[in-house]
Amino acid sequence: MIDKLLPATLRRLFLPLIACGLLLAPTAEVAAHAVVTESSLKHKPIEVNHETEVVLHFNSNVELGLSKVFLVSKGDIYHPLEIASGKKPGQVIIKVPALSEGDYAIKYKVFAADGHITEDVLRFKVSAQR
Ligand SMILES: [Cu+2]
Repeated sequence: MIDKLLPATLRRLFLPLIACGLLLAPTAEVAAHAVVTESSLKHKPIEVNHETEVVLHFNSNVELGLSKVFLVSKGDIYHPLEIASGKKPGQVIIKVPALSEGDYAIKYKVFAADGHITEDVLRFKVSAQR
């Protein structure tokens, strides 16, 4: 009896949770639920001395007010970056100031729609040679 009544409801309620758990299990890291699926850094390298907008696409909506993005430069210097939401869901626009040549990273801590926080680092190089 219970088998007939519950499955549909159970599936609807718990599958997302189970999916969350399964996805989390393999990586021992904290909840990885706003994952970057695309980054403009891949096809559009940052030019020397040019303000840029880096666009990240996440697989989930991101709560901008609870998220933080930093530019990390040599010597582990953190500089907070301004973020805005893009036109598409899960799209985050990061305003990157003009940079001189060198190695940098964008460190983000985003709060996903499902309440999980994801922290990750995207490294990139600014180089005059293209
Ligand atoms: Cu999740």
